Amino acid sequence: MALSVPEGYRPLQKQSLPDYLSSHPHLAKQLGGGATDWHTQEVSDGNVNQVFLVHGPAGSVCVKQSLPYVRLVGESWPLTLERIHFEHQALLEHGRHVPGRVPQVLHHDARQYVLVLECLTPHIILRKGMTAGVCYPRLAGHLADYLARSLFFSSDLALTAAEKRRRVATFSANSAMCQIMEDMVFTEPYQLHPRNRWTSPQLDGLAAEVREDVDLKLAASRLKHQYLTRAEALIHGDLHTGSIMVTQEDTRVIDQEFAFYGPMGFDVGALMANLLINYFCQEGHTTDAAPRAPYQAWVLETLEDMWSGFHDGFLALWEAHGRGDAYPSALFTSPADRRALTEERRRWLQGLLSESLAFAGAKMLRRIFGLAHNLDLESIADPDRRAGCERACVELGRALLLTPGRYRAITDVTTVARDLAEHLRPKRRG
Ligand code: SR1
Ligand code: MG
Repeated sequence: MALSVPEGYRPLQKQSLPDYLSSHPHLAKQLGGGATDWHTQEVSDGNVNQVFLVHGPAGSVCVKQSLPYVRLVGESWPLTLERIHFEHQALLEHGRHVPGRVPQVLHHDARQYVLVLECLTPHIILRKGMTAGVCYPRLAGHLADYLARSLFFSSDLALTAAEKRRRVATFSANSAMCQIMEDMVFTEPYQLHPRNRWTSPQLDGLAAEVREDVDLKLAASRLKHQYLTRAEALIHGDLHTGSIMVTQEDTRVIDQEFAFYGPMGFDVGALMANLLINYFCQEGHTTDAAPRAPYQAWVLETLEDMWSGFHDGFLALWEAHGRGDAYPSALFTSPADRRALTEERRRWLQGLLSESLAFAGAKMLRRIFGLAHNLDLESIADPDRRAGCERACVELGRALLLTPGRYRAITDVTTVARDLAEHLRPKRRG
């Protein structure tokens, strides 16, 4: 596919940004002073778009623009510009459902494919903080609340069928972004693909085993089918720890360009996977002088608290606001009906735990064998040590993907994670 851009589209550059912002008086006012007083930094950190921070005497803004290709790879991988519009729509919708957990939108320029957002400061990317071993005491509660509210209020449990279908239709056009996930999460890690990479030669054998494991390929394909067909709720679509910015007090979810109506477990599982990857990566960062064991305990506690907070929060929302077209309240009027409905809701959440764990497994494997890896593991300089951590991720990821129903509670998962990490330790010291 050749690069094609609409007439008038101009990729922004550090030098052209002040002019662009000056031409939008409400943005210029936010910065204060004049264009010569503004300081611009390019901070593109994700894989897909370009991002700048602009600081003025009165304030700062974050400017994000779609490029006609995948930034990480370059022009050889063309990509539609429209992703910024879906990010905008998702920010507005999730912003309504979970006020304060996403950045505020200051400006959307449909012709230049630009979003100007509140500059989050002094926030940092959660993955960077967690790779350095920093605890965020409010993280689990904030993520639980974000997941519960964003997923519940965009689902058929809260919306009428007509309204839900209207929204599904809007986001179903985000097809180019969905295809990236379809390929990179569910397909490429299970085949020989030129985009794949892994710690070699240490994991060559494991990569081959994954490609030859038909049960694993079936499980990944089953999940891909869910991703393709289950328009359950407006999901973020790429909810890893690089899509979250934090301080000790605050948590914000960013980078909604992969948003669409998809399976809830894809978002819940993405967070679970990224916490588990971070847990295992600590085995590669720990030193005698700065042991990471206490940090690992915090990571698993965060995973447990996030799931239980999400579970309880989602149930409470369903009980209080379950006025959508699914499970019509007119059918459940007697006390016995209502008890049965309460039981049904608990069973439903048990099913969601299994689905989320399966997606978590797929997400763990893709970060080891696919194109896009995680800083958590990539920053372990010694390849043998890194490969040891990655093997543990693969072992748990594979088990979650193949037999998610065996984990009846999130603590079943954290127990297995602890055992696997324990087995890594003597090897590392020896
Ligand atoms: C082209 S790289 C795309 C990957 O990076 C994003 O963060 C998503 O995870 C996506 O799969
Ligand atoms: Mg991103």
